[in-house]
Amino acid sequence: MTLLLGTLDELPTEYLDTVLTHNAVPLWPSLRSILPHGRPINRTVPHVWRYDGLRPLLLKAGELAPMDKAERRVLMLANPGLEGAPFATATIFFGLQLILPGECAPNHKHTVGAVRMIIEGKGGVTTVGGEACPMEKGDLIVTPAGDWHQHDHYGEGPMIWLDALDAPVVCGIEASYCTEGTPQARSSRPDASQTRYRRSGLVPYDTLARGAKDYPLLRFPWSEVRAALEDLAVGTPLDEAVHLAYVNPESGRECTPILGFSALMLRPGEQLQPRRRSSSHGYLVVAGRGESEIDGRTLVWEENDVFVAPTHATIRHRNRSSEERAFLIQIDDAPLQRKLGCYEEFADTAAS
Ligand code: 1HN
Repeated sequence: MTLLLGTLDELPTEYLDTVLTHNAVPLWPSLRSILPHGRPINRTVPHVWRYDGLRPLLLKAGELAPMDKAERRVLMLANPGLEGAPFATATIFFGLQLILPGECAPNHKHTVGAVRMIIEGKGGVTTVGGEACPMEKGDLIVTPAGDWHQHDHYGEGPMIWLDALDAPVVCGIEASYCTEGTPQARSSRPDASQTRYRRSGLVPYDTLARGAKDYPLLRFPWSEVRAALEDLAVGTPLDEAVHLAYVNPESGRECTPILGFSALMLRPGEQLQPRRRSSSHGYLVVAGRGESEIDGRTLVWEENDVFVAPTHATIRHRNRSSEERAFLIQIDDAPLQRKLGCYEEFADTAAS
C-alpha cells in the first residue's frame, strides 16, 4: 500500500533511469492519477465565455482573416483548466464562427462530427450533402462526420454561430483528417425538417422496412423547439425540468454518436438542480439571463453566452428574471459515455 502512495522521487534514481531508458514507467507511484478514488480528477474547470467580450473580436477577425486564407473563421473557446488545449471540456470543442455577406466557407468533409447552433444573422445557409439548411437564430444543424458541408451567406450583416465538435475525441484517437471539395450542387427541395420529418410521431413509411438511417434529420428549427418546450411546460410542476432531447426521429436515439444535444427552458425565477451525471456539459444561452452554480462556483450568464461544467459536476441553474423565460441548449458527452459503458447518474446531488 505504501508503494501505491509513493512518488517517482522515492524510487532509487538509478533504477528509475534504467527503466526509463527502456521506454517503460512504473505504474504504482502514480496509480491514483489513473484510478482516483470516488470521482475523476478534473482538469476542466467551470467557465463562462461572455458573448459581449468575444463578439467584437470575432468581427475584427472578419477584417484580419480573409475567407480564402482562413477556410473557417473561428475563435476557439479554450477552457482555462486545459492548459492551452483549445477545447471547452475534455470531449467538447466549441468555436464561434463568423461569415460575412457574400462569403462562402468552402466545401469540405472530415472525420470529426460537428453541430452548429445559430447565434445571430439571417440569410446563412449550411449545405450538407446537397441539402440546404437555412440558418436562423437558435436553429441546430448537424453536419455528420464524413459528410460534405459548406456555409454560404446570402443575407446582410454578420452571420455568427457556435460550432460544437467532437474534435477532442477524434483527435485524441488520432483519427482526424479533412478532405477539400468543389462547391456543392444544392437541392431545391426544402430541408427534411420541413418535409420528411415535419411532425414528431410521423416518419416516412419505408423507415419501417429499411430500419433507421444514421442522420435522417439535419436541421432542428428553433421555432419548433421553443414551441415544444412551452407546450411541455404546461402542467409540468416547477420542480421538474422542462427538457427535450434532440434525437434521430427514426431511431429515437441521440442525434450524433459522441455528443448529445438537448433544450432546457427555465421558467421565471425557476431553479433547477438536475441529478449529478458523469458526463461533461456545455450550454449555449439562446435567451434569458441567469446563473449556474457548478461545483460551488457561480457563473452568471445572459443571451449568447456559453458555459461549461466538468464531468461528475454538481450543477444548479437559476433563471434570474421574474418575468422572462430562459432557454439553454445543452451539449454533453453522454452518448460517448453510454457507448463506453461509463455513463452514470447519481442519486445524490452533492459531489462525493
Ligand atoms: C470545421 O470544419 C468547421 O466546417 C468549423 O464549419 C469549426 C473546428 C475544428 C475543426 C474543423 C466547419 C471547426 C472545423
